[in-house]
Amino acid sequence: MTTDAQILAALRAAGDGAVSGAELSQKLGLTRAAIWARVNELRRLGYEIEASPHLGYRLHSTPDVLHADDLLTRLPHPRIVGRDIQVFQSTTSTNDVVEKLARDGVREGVVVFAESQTQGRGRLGRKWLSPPGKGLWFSVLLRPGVRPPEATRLTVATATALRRAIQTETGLHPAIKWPNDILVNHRKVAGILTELSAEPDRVKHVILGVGVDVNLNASEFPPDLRRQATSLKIETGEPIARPALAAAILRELDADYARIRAGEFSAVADEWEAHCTTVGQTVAIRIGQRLVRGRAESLGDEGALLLRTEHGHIERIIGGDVTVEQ
Ligand code: BT5
Repeated sequence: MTTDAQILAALRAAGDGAVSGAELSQKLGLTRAAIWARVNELRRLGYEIEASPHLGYRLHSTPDVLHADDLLTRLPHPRIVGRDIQVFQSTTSTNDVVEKLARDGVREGVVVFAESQTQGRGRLGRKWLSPPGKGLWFSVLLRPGVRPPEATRLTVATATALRRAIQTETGLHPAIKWPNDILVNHRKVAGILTELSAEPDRVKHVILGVGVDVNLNASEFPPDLRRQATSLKIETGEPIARPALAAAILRELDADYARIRAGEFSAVADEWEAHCTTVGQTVAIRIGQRLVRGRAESLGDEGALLLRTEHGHIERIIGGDVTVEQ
């Protein structure tokens, strides 16, 4: 842990209480002057830390910036997701950064956030709007050691984790739209982009890219997105603290990844089905040039959607754009 992370962890552990300079200096093996300098740096970043000569330091509030050390102190031990966190002010796409780390052999669990992306993308090369400071734009590297068809399970797990974290942090009740959208009041508030590198029978690594519209105002969505997209702030009517939400998502994702590794994917799939707006509906799914119609029955073992087609047989669908038909 870095010095900043240790200071923030100690202040957070003290809750409303204070931690004395002497205690911090002993714990961290630094002079009181060095602690004072780090506290001032944290204050410069927007952390409201009260310093009283008698009591010591007290954390009043944290700014709405993503700070790797701060995020690390909010996660449990041991964990895989969020073992290491990097934050960029701006990058092309966090999936690209993680792809590079994956090729360099970095171990699984690393998470890369960006305050803004210049080339944020969705599936099939679509654009993903990622304005600075307004959302959570991040990617997670996993090395699940599964066969390629099972990688879809990770998208399913990401959706359930996102839904739970958004619900606990905002009180909203998001729904999942197959395969990769999180909706609030029928509008998209988050999307998942799963990219993988695989050999014929083994996945080398999976990159889970997640975009959550947190504090965008309606006017910040371009007109063509306004009808279909929304943000947590628009839906709750108040700004949402991004660091707390980011940590909640990583904790939930770590929990779901643990469930999958323990062979409990069916529990994740049941939870997914319970919150999915697609299952039980008559749908049309566009897969490239092909359009398949039928009833979305359930989620298969590997995470694919099982569709009973117009001709009565079951088709396993792993990707596509779905529209619900009346
Ligand atoms: C997705 O694609 O929903 C996956 C989005 C993943 C974004 C994350 S951000 C971090 C990581 N790095 C990346 O570069 N990407 C990932 P798809 O289902 O294809 O939806 C894309 C469509 O959603 C676009 O064509 C727009 O219609 C719409 N869209 C674009 N930006 C949006 C936004 N911020 N919020 C809601 N909808 C958006």
